Amino acid sequence: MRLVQFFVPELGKRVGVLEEEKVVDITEIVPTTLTLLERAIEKGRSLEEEAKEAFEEAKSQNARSFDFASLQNSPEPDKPHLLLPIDAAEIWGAGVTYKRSAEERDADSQTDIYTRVYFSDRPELFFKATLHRCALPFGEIAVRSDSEFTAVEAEVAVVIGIDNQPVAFTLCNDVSAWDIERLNPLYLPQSKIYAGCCSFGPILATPEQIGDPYAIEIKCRIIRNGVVIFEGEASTSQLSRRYDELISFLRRDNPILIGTVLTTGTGIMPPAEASLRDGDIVEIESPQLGKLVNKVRKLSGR
Ligand code: DO4
Ligand code: MG
Repeated sequence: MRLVQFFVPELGKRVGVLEEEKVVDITEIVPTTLTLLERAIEKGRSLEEEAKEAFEEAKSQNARSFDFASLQNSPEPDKPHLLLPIDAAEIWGAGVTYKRSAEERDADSQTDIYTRVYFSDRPELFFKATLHRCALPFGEIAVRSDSEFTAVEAEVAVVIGIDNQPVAFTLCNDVSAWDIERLNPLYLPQSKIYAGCCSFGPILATPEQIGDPYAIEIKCRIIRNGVVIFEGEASTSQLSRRYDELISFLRRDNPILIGTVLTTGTGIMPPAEASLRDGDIVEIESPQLGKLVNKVRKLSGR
């Protein structure tokens, strides 16, 4: 099943199941995707089973439906628009989980720390964001005022339940100020965490919907003044760690709430010429996970 959260001016926040190009509104059955996940866990069921039951019940009550295309608007209060697909308490990141990411970061910083982590038992894990730092789908991701080289990091993210297996998958943009990170690795939190440093969505896909989670294809495109200035692709077949390994390290002695999002690292490394600029459009797309679109805004330093 594929789940979305969205906003409709006269109705407020909604939750829906995406079936082909229609979104069936299941808000009368369950108010948020997080509640749906919590109910599934309480009953010892999968998210797929719980979502299916809510979907059937909503359909039997002649629930409203919306064209998915009609929700794909920039997030303004007078227009229907997509919301982040889960109200995650926290968003965490895993890093250097793709060989390219380790090699290129080491080469650019004249160090070997990234490769050492790539081959270590312990993965790189970092705090990434809270919801108020995240851009909604079609909303604005940001470049810090003090960064000249901020890059898109197109990633597959997992949603965490009560054990180490992902309960859902989504797309994530781990936007990062690479110039600040490269000055000194101790600056990593400043590279990773600021207003508009992240976006994820637009859909949550259950593991049953995904099939093989190590065969998720992902493409990224940067469009400037209507022209594609960068395109890259990767596949989770190149991911060097297992999802359960990343989740188990993250949970170790660290209380992780149900619905937490963990983005699993990038395999696409844009060059300096593709450094994000005010007005750019970033698209991250996957046949399994849909398309996450954001506009870029340069922050003012206030
Ligand atoms: O330490 C660098 C961050 C790595 C990262 O975010 C990634 O590989 O995706
Ligand atoms: Mg990353």
